[in-house]
Amino acid sequence: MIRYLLLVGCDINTTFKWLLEAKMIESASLTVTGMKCGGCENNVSAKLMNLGGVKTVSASSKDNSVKIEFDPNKTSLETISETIAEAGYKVVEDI
Ligand SMILES: [Cu+2]
Repeated sequence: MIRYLLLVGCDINTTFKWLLEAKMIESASLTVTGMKCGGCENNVSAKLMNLGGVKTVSASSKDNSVKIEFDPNKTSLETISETIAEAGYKVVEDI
C-alpha cells in the first residue's frame, strides 16, 4: 500500500513538472527572407540552437519561415531575431 502511494505520488510529481515545463515554452513563427537553400536553413538552425533556451528550430527557405520553440526565461524573440540578422538574413516584421 505504501509502495503504491509512493508510485502515485511520483507520477503526479512527474506530470506536474511536465506541465510546468510545457508552460514555460513559447513558440513563434518568424518570416525570414534571404535563405536560399538547405545550407542556409542549417546555418540559421545551428546559430539559434547555440542560444541557450532554444528547444527546436524549423527553418524553411521555401516558405521563408523560421519556427521556434524557446524558453522565454532564458532567451527572447528579440535575441532570436538579432541572431538571425547577424547570420545575414532578414527578419520581416509582422505588422
Ligand atoms: Cu543557402
